[in-house]
Amino acid sequence: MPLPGFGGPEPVRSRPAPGAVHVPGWLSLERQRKLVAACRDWARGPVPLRHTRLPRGGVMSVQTVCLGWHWQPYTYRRTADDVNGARVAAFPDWLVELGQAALADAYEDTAAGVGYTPDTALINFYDGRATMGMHQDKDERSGDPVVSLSIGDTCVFRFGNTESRGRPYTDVELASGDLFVFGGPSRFAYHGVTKVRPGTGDPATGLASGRLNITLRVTGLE
Ligand SMILES: O=C(O)CCC(=O)C(=O)O
Repeated sequence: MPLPGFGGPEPVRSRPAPGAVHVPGWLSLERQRKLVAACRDWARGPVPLRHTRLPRGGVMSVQTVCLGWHWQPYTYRRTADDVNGARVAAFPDWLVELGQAALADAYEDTAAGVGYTPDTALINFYDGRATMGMHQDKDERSGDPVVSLSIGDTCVFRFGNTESRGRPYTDVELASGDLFVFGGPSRFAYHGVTKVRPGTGDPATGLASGRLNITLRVTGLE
């Protein structure tokens, strides 16, 4: 059964790897609208949405803002020392609850969300040209699952293996409202976004163009 308020008919899950679950259409349009409005606020500050600078001089094509803890390559801090030195916005309780509901629903087990307390979110905005290279989310000191929510344009999300950036991998189309969870044996799998499909989102979400992705994570930091 879908959880109340979290989507329409029973979604068709797919499991590209053990511990990785794709739940299409998990977020209702109303929830997507609320998330878009919240992301607009967070994008304004205290730390603004911006392109992350990489240590070797590159700049990421996505624009990012964080909650709870600020991620900068390749660590988490309370303050955005690579941006404006400000403390990032707090991680709200309602987003913890959304993460718990996401795990329970993705793993079809109410116990799966119990005790899940994400304390950071990376909010990425992709314009039509932005991509993200294959990488592991490994700056967290916790093996708890990553919860990923997508809004706006559809993208091609490449979900691979824990050994290398190469094959085997599965290309999954993540559309607006989709949930993707990776935990257990897939928690440290390489993944990336190879393509965004401009014009595929529904402006009724409040996002006229582009793609938002919100990942909830447990840092394991004090
Ligand atoms: O945009 C996505 O779906 C993936 C984002 C991601 O891989 C990350 O934030 O580490």
